[in-house]
Amino acid sequence: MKTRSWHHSGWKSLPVCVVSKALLTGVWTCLFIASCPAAIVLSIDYTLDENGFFSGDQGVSRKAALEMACEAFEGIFSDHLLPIVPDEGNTWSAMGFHPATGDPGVLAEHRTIPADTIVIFAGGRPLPSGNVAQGGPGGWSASYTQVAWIDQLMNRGQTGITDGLGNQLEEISDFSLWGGTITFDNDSTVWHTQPEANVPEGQFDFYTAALHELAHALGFGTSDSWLQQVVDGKLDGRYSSMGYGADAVPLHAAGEGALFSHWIDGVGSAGLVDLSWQPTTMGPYLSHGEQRRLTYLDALGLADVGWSVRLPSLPDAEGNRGALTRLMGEVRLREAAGAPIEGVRLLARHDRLAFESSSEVSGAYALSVYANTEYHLTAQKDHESRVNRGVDVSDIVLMRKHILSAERLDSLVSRVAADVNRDHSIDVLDIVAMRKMILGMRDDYASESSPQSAANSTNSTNWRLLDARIAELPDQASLEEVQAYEGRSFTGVNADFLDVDWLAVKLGDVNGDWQP
Ligand SMILES: [Ca+2]
Ligand SMILES: [Ca+2]
Ligand SMILES: [Ca+2]
Ligand SMILES: [Zn+2]
Repeated sequence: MKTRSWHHSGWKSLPVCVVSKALLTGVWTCLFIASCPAAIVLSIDYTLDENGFFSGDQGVSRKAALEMACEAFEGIFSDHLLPIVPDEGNTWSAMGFHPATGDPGVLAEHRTIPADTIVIFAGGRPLPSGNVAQGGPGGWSASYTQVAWIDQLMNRGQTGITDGLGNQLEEISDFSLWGGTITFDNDSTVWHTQPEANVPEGQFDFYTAALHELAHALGFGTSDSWLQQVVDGKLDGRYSSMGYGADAVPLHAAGEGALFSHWIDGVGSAGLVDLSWQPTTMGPYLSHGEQRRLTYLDALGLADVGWSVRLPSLPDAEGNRGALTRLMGEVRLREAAGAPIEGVRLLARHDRLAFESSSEVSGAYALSVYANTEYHLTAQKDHESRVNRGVDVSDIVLMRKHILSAERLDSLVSRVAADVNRDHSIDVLDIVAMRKMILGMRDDYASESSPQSAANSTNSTNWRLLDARIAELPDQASLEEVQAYEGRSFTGVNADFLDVDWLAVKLGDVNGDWQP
């Protein structure tokens, strides 16, 4: 048995301290939370809150504001983290600073951390004057018999962190963690815990502090991947540079030790919620009476740490420095002259960064992205109620005739609709899946898809969204050829692209009698 320890590695104690005003309306009501399953869950653990900061009446509103801050990250992160599962031969301890005492040490032993889950120990204690809160990722120590196990503890499936043998790489390009700690000042700070209301003079906004410290716990300014990109007091990160509109973003030099863990004071960006130009959450200071919300630049910094982030289409905010370009088009049912389809989400992805928009009632959409880079655009339509509408026995009859070669389906779109499990073949398996759907035994075709086609597909399982240029294919084209139309790539985008149109095919509706 080998034993390794990496005590509170990466744990930095960082203050939120002083700046201007940002107002706030609204919470994360955007398309993200409503329509996609959250990929990452921030699970707050209050068991070490020994000073009762989260107890009593005040504790209830503090917890609510903290959970809301968690949702701001859950709504934009799309990484997948493998679980941490100790067993007899492989055990570990979560290390870090105790939120109630500040002492470094073991926070939890032999804890199982579920997939996609990050555990944050939260508490309060008297912090030195000038500090209202602190946060950072935890470290760990472990005993193991299987090298693959320790490797997974270290990277949780993220690449660019370890060498597969449980050794950290010299150049680290991603970030992984079991979790971390956040602590709030519990003696001299008057906290304002109503995120939707203005902060009275003399009080500090708890939600802002929570966002800020959670970001540190998630590696902002604290991870090796971040620190390796700090050059001459700037973050030389490809994503934040895009948003800042320069080669690198200036950072705040924090006194002794000069930790470059914040954007330099005064840097602004468009807000992710209200889209107006505002100070970033990850600046060095927080003033009395001030509220801040996550901005594009904050999220791009997290992308530089290693998080895959999905952000709303960029606003043309005043002061925006990164050049923008737009992808625009329409989504129509089955053919260019088909009914407009609303609520289709368009996603333009550039490695870890994705921008999202959705089609309106007219079927039109517009998606603003940073210019001069490459994007892969895909479309997807979410689950709906009554998914079997438009899918009935008459569709199955057509498929039977096709399978028996009695009467072949003549149009490519009908054959796309008939291949409900997307294995490029129209056969009895598709009919079985449709029957279950018609009978209400299923509400999607997901379990009927081969794992490979499910993994490769970004579309939902009841719809297939295809680049409208597929209409140029002959009707006899093979179903294999269709796959190339599930996305569209753009290189060096620097002018607006119009007419980037999509066709929505409702799977199972072979005869196309469904109408929105
Ligand atoms: Ca990652
Ligand atoms: Ca099939
Ligand atoms: Ca039908
Ligand atoms: Zn900070």
